[in-house]
Amino acid sequence: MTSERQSSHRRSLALAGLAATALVVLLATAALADSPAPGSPAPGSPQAGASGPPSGGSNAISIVQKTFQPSTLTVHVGDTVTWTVTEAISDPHSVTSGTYKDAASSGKDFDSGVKLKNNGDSFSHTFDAAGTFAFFCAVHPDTMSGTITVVDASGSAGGEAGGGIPVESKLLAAGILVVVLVLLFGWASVYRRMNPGH
Ligand SMILES: [Cu+2]
Repeated sequence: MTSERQSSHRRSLALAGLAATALVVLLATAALADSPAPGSPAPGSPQAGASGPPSGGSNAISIVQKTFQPSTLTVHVGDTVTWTVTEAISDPHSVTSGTYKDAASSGKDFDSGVKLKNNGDSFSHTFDAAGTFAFFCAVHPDTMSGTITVVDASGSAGGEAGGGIPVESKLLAAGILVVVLVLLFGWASVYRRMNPGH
């Protein structure tokens, strides 16, 4: 009986130690999440303006007669895409998000309206979230449709849940989970000690 009680006591001490360790890890994780990573580049780092056009410059789609060129484009979260008429025809065009005749998606994210007619007429949309965004021309949906793929900094298009959650938040969540589990096991141990029959 005595050795059993001592062993139980030792186990409780071990659990308390585990809980304390987990708490320290949690606090360290929280501190890490609050402070910016020392290695992260400062905004406006030299290479941004050193060579080539700004990153937004390539996010252009031309409306050439009854086509979008290119019809597919991959950009980053926060980028602006500009559609511009470069070879006008007698019909006007639109840049409308979603799928033609699909009321649930059509024009939900963006819609220029049917007013892109003359060379130089343009429409811009800034993509604030990762994902895949279809678009079409409401006047010529048969030949004019396309897709913008918007990726976050890690290159993910956010297809699966949690794709946009920063690593720090994931670490914090893991830390909280560890503490909760350790506390649960600790309480289970205490309960067993108070109810030796079970
Ligand atoms: Cu069109």
